[in-house]
Amino acid sequence: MKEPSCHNWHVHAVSMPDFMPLKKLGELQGKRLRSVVESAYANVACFRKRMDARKVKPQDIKGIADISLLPFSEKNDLRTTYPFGLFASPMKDVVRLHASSGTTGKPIVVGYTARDMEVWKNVIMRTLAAAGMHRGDILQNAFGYGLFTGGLGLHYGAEALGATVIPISGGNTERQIMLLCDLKVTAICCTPTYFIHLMEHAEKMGVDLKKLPLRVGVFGAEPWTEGMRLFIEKGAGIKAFDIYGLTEIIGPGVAAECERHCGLHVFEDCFYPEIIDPVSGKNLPDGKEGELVLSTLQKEATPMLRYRTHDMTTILPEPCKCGRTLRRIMRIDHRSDDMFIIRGVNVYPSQIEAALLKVEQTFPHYLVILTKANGLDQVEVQVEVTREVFSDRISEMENLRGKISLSIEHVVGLRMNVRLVEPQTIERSQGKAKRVVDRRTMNPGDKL
Ligand code: DLL
Repeated sequence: MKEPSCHNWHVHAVSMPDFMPLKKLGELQGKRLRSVVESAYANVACFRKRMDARKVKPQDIKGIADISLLPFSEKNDLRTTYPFGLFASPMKDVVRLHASSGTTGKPIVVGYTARDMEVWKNVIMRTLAAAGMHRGDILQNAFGYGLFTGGLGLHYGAEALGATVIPISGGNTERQIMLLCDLKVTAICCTPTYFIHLMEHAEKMGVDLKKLPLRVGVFGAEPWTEGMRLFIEKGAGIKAFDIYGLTEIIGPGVAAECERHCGLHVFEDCFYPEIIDPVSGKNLPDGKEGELVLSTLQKEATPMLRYRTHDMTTILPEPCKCGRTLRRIMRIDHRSDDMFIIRGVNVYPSQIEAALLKVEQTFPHYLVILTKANGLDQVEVQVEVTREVFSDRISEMENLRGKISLSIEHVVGLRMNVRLVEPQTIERSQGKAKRVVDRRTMNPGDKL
């Protein structure tokens, strides 16, 4: 395995908050929580109403332990107050907006003040420093640039660390490989499945990634496994790190692995993690698996209090051998709701339903089948059509297929293969309809 060429003082300075004594960290969390609750209560009607309903006032929050007095928030709050209802800062102070898919056609929108951008930059610097990156690294940023938080989120933090950023964004695999070789890239970030696709493509092009200066891979935005890490590390001769985050909280930069690779340190001075039972909503102790709930301790524009992520994990209470005092969460491998992630894009079955409703001659009976080919996620949407359509001419079927595909692309932002099936062919369920069949194998040894 290739080792980092050098460490420098800048990296140590950047990572200092990761090693804060626990007492100091607790005090800081308490102070920051008080201030974020005051702002949310004063400026966001939704938070104020919900706190009032619980008879909780900002003054009741004296320290971080009082966090469980606060009500939860969830994705639906962002949807029902779309687009700016949860903003706590006036628009003149908001310097950036990002968005991610909601449960139906409309996205959810979050904002950042100039100070939020500084916090984001800071947690990304710490994320990359934990992965062994430093000034002088050349980072190929293959996360998507745009409304998605991956590209621009990583971009500014990497520059602030002193790395040289190549803002290539996602896609165009051949060009990615050409630049990896020509620009002497030492680090790359993208979704893990995209990197595996890149590895396969490199092999086809006769490029041996192991022979390149590429040393570090920073991967996230979707679930992946230890098996995939081994496959990547062995196949590309790099060290692979898991990073976690979500748009509602900040984007990437919520939690990241260190060189020990045993869970992801949560940047707890900025985002406070809790684990709850997803059914009862009761807090669970460290060490027990449940739904991750996050509160932003510093976010000005869109603060989030006790946001239910639906990501299932466990907080690991034992100190990490790296010396960081930040608690770790275990890698996230499933969710408590029906959202699925395709090539890093979040998709809800309800979005597909909304897209189908816009097209006549279809039934709202559909099935999404997820598979993998050449390392990339493939999606087929099977849609039941009326009997008349099914007996119509092929060209008309094709026409309808095109319309559905376009409608889905419009709502979800992703092109999916559509297959029209006869009425009554999709199995009806007794209880909750099964809309998604996930046949993507998570084990790269099996079949990619
Ligand atoms: O995926 C932010 C991000 C960008 C994270 C780049 C890491 C790297 P969203 O599009 O809002 O934001 O999706 C958030 O993706 O709730 C998880 O379900 C999933 N997710 C993100 N990172 C991981 C990970 C970005 N490392 C949703 N492992 C989250 C498993 C992840 N799931």
